[in-house]
Amino acid sequence: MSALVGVIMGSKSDWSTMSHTAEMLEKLGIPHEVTVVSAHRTPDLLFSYAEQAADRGLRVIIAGAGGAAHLPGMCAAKTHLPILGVPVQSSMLSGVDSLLSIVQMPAGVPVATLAIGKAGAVNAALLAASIVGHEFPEYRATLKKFREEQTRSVLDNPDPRKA
Ligand code: RP5
Repeated sequence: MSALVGVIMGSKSDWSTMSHTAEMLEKLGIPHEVTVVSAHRTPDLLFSYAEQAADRGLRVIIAGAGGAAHLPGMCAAKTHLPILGVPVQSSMLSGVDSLLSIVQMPAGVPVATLAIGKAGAVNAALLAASIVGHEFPEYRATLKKFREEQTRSVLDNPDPRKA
């Protein structure tokens, strides 16, 4: 099956964060693609990627970026697909800059903004699973199973002194 989820990021340096998104999508078996698309360094590519995404069959785009993180917002400006924004932890301002750049969208052009760093990257994949799960029951079932196993692993090992 062709990709349902597009995972884009502003730089290869974002991969250490965004690899957690890809890993979770992989774990859930959701077809996805991964590519670097920079709002500032490759703006024309960003426009064509966002404009063509729906016609290529993508259902949701996860965009990770750090610093002046314009990628998710500009992507949202060029497509009606849901955009999940992941603020990458920047070295100078610990990702607060990324978070604020992504979260403060003007009314009318939404970006669903996740937490800074790994938690946001993982949760973006889970949210994407939730979105595609409406259309594809098999991914809904996989997501449900993941959540049940997660709950079970906490309940089965409640002693904080044990690994
Ligand atoms: C952003 O600038 C990227 O998303 C990245 O987080 C940040 C730094 O990019 P590099 O200079 O490491 O390529 O556009």
